[in-house]
Amino acid sequence: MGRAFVYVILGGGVAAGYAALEFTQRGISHGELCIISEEPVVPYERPALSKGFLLPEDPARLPSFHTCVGANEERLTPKWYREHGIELVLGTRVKSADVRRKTLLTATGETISYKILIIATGAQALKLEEFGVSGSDAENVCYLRDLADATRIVNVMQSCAGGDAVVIGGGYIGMECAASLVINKINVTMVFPEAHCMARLFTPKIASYYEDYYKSKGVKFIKGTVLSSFEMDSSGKVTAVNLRDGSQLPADMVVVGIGIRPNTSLFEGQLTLEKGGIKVNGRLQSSNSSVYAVGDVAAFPVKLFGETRRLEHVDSARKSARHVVAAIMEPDKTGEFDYLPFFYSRVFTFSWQFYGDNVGEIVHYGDYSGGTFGAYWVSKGQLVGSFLEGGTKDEYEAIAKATRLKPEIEDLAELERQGLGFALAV
Ligand code: FAD
Ligand code: NAD
Ligand code: ISD
Repeated sequence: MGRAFVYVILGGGVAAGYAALEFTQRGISHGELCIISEEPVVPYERPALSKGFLLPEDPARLPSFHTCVGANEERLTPKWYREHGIELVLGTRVKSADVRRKTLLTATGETISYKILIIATGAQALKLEEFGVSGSDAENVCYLRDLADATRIVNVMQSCAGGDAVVIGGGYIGMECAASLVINKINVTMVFPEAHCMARLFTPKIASYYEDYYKSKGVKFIKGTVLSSFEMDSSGKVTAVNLRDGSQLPADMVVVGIGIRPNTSLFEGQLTLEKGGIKVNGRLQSSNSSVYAVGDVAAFPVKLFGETRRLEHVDSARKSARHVVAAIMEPDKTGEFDYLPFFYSRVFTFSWQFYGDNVGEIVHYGDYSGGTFGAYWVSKGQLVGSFLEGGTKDEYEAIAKATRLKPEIEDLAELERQGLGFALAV
């Protein structure tokens, strides 16, 4: 026995929250929509966990950052879901799915059936064990994916004030957590295998600007190596990190951010997968016509690039969620998802935005000595990507618009000379 719904959203993260808002704005009846989430709280803005949540003064706490405040939309509290007749099955993991029978089986033994399923299971942090290092369970080794992880980081930070942290990984989690640790007066050493931070996106010149600032705040960078093992005390706490280059770093705490794996396992062998995610079409519909996928777990066609991508960013989760609801509820009026990739970060007093694709030739512009600066990427004679640090709202809108239009670029030197002015004039 179990319950049956017209729509079920599997996963209660960012995408689920934005989809719920869109469902109510387009008009659903009470009892039609159910959200099942392993997390015990209603959807919230995950980006806050590595930023406002980790601040020592006046930190962000729920309910202040429930979705959809990140897009300046209504804030969806538990009361909001009750008032809209949305069934919440929280703190409950779905342990198997049968897309032929249209059923989900929860870890509590309930079978929940659907007419239409939206998969919004996001991703999980990769563990050190997957790279042959054990010790992830130590009480002072931290990952960061959900509220429980963030709460744990806050507690561990408080227990080692003035101490040493080793941050493993030079990506988004590494950079944002390192900044937060510094703000919490903890000494930080970052360790990562690449030649510079944010290697998936930044150019060496952009990376060097931020690294110099981090260094001025006391952060040490150890590049081109990875950790090989932990030293533990008798209580199982990490006391030092051993690196593959033979060196050892003392550690009161460790933060690990070495990438993610999309949560697809329930659907392997049932749905077509691509790029590590669930392959969907421009309507965000999977290889089974009753099943859709959005957010980090979805590999969807990015029309602008003419290829399928899986993006791991909040804007994509928000917009794919809204689009899927439109595609489900008003199929005749809804075109294909036409998304311009958008990534951003905020650390210390910095704030950058990136739009498009970081392929092709790179043109840096602006003031890299402390002012507004950025870069363009030009591929096959067209502008395909734009980065800007320290822009105004209008300037960010200008680089987004210019990137979407993919203007032809004949002269890279002229583009460099015009800098931000080029985007503002498009
Ligand atoms: P998620 O938000 O991860 O939600 C997935 C949900 O599914 C979770 O609630 C999970 O518990 C649930 N779930 C999974 N499997 C099951 C199951 N079997 N049964 C039940 N429930 C399940 N992006 C940016 O663009 N800018 C940022 O500044 C930024 N900051 C970030 C900071 C942090 C700390 C993290 C972790 C990510 C950040 N991101 C940022 C990325 C962004 O948060 C994600 O792209 C976004 O959350 C993806 O939304 P989603 O709904 O697809 O997945
Ligand atoms: P990431 O992909 O941004 O970075 C992973 C990093 O791991 C790489 O840069 C590399 O330095 C490092 N690495 C890989 N293998 C390693 C190894 N064996 N040892 C040491 N380092 C190794 O992933 P992340 O930083 O873990 O972030 C997790 C997810 O959260 C991503 O999806 C990211 O998009 C998202 N996130 C986004 C933001 C944002 O958009 N502002 C902020 C936080 C988190
Ligand atoms: O996009 C975001 C982001 O970076 C956050 O910190 O959403 C959250 C909210 O703005 C938190 O209030």
